[in-house]
Amino acid sequence: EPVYDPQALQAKWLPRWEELDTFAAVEGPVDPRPRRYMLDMFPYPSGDLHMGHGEVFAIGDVLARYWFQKGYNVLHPIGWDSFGLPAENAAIRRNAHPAEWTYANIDTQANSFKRYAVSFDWSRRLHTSDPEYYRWNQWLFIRFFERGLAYRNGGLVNWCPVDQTVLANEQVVAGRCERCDAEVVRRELTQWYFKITDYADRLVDDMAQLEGGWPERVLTMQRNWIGRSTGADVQFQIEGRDEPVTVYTTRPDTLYGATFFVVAPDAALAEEIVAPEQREALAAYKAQVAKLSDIERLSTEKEKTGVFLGIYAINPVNGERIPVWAADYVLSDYGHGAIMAVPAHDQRDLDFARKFGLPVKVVVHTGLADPGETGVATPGEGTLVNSGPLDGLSKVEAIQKIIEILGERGTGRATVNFRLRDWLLSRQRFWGTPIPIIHCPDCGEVPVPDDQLPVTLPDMRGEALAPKGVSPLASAEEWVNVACPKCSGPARRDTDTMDTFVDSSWYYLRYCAPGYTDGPFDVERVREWGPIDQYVGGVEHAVLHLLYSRFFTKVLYDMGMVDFTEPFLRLLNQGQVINRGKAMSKSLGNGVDLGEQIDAYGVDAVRFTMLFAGPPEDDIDWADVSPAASHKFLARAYRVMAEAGAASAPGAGFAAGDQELRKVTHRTIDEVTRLIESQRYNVAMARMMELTTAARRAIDSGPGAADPAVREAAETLAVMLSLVAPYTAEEGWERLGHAPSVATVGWPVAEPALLVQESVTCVVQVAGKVRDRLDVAPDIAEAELESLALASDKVRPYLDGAPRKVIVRAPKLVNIVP
Ligand code: ANZ
Ligand code: ZN
Repeated sequence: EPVYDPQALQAKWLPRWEELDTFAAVEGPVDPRPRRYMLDMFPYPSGDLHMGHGEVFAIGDVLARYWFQKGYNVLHPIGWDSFGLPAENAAIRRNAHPAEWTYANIDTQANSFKRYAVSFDWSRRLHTSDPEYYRWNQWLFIRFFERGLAYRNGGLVNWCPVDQTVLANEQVVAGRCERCDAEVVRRELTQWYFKITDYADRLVDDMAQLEGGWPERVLTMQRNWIGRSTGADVQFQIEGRDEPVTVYTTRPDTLYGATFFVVAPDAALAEEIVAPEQREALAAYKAQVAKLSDIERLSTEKEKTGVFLGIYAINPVNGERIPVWAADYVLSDYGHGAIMAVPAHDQRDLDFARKFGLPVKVVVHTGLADPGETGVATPGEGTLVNSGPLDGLSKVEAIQKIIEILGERGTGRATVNFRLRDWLLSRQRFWGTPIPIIHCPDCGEVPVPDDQLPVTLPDMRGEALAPKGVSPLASAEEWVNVACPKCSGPARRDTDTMDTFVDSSWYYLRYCAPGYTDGPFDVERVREWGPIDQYVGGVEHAVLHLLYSRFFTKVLYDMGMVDFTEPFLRLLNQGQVINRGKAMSKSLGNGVDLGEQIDAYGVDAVRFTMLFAGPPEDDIDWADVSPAASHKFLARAYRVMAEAGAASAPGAGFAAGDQELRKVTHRTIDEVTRLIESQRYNVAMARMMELTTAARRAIDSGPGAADPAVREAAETLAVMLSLVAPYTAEEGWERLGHAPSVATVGWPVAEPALLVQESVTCVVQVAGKVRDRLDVAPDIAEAELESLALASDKVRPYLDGAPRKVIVRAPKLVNIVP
């Protein structure tokens, strides 16, 4: 009996595959095959590959290998996102250079990827920390700068006290640093920004292209993050002040119900308008609010706080005097940092009004109880009341009408607002792309000329990299002091580095020609490959990386460098690999090591287990799956292929083979094809297991191993298994008498004649009881099935005239309600 030894298969095939170079994508018009660009989110080299990598790359590989088998010219590249903090922290600890740790880990991961048999085109490998890569970050930065899309500005920014660097809004999660979980504080600093807000509308509108291709929840997260809302700007006069103050509201229809006015305590406006006797109270309140994050401030749970500013605003439509307060639930950097408060129809305003005894005035009649009494605001639809010219109108009509009225008087207009803020991209750390700007006392911000790129990092290591609040680059005096490119006078380099999300915003374009030296990417080749047909990666990037990449693509489109506006047509978010119901962590001691699993069960069994555990979007609890059972199945499949190979030679016609087994094989082909294309790999694999069982039975108690149908089943199995268990499939293919590689022999096609199922049984129920069973064609029409059922001799006695209702689920069920 042939022995199945996965480690021996790995040792045998790995070097032979390297020679074959099966997965090289082909450039240029010589290759007539249709193209597919399949991409997995590139890894950060934090150590060896872990279980999460094992899952995502197994999923990406099935997808890529399927299109190879279908005869496509597939681009499936790999590289490393190799700038970033962990390398720097390791270098400080070890008194080394971050590159040492980084490139050692990259080598480890590359070897692990090869062993894991992922179908990469290795010739396209790139590392974002190579000067030949980050040179183009700098080039792109300068193009953005020239277009006014990169600018430096002062203001309150998020500061991580542990990592000692600023963070983008996207990197602050519930008030904490996305990376180290430290509580983020606000600091006043001058920093570089990308003007992503210029693209806010397009980032929302272009999502129409992604409907159906991206998970709905990711689209929702992006939409919420961008936070486009339509409403109106309304101007209020403040007593004792000439200039009016503008508020943003999504409900201008409720203007007659505004009973007070609120400004953000930390907005400059609060200081400007506060009455002298309330100045001290405001200062005390500001100090209290400074400790809170935006999330806490906006929480509806939190007890409302605030101070009266001792002044009044005038409602522009009815001249009413309303008190002005400062309260933390109004943010200084959204809208205009001030609101009109309508407690009857806004819950936070209502909570505040009830706490401080302010009036509640209903202006939209919704049919619900009075908010002033219940404490529950009524934000919904209704009819306008107590609102002068708006009375009797619906909400939508009233919004339109009030905008007209305000427009005529010059005190308001319709506007759109966004939650999205510009992307803060400078970082005060070493291991990143230096910002290619020179600060000259006379000329200001001067870009480094293109022919002087890249601005490479100075050689620094160990303690010199320790975080100190300013970039470590600032202490590299020789590097910092340069001549101004414009006036040749003494000037200084910018000492910050770029957010590493800049690196990952365009790497997928460079894969099309990684050695390219005339620009960040080869425009012609990107035209041929782009956009990406399928992207696979974690949902943790739902906002950050995916939003930034979409922004970059749109800018590059405007620059005429790409001919598409969305980079990733389809997106798959894999689930997490957890253990015993929890995320793996050192403190819980529930970590599982990918390398150890592979040593114990072999690559194929581990890949098989990852894919068989459930739909790819679901989490995998490693405690609930069995790589040992996967191993057992693969051994069975291997023996079927080996025995069929020993009993017959390739090339004989399958037509003479056993009809029953042939039908199973072709039904499997038909179903597995559809299941793979709809990304239901686990079900597809169950079908492969059934085919294995059918072939086994045919060998043992049917026509025997030499029957052509057994060979057909075994060859089909080898090709299908090549997607999930490449070593087993390759060895089986060789045993079947074929030359390698099974990876590109072509996906099998089902013969329609073998798919015909003669008949299926249809159950006919009357009032929930089974009264007859009919043999019908599997593709019978509903109407025909209904009349067959109603005509049945066994059914008619239970019907008294025409039935009240007939529910037909063709071809298997007819349910009659008499
Ligand atoms: C009056 C009103 C009445 C409001 C009503 C809502 C309901 P989105 O949809 O998120 O854009 N708002 C405006 N600026 C604010 C700020 N800086 N901080 C906190 N809240 C602010 O929300 C817009 C609504 O949030 C605006 O509409 C305003 O309250 C509030 F029945 O104005 B509304
Ligand atoms: Zn100068």
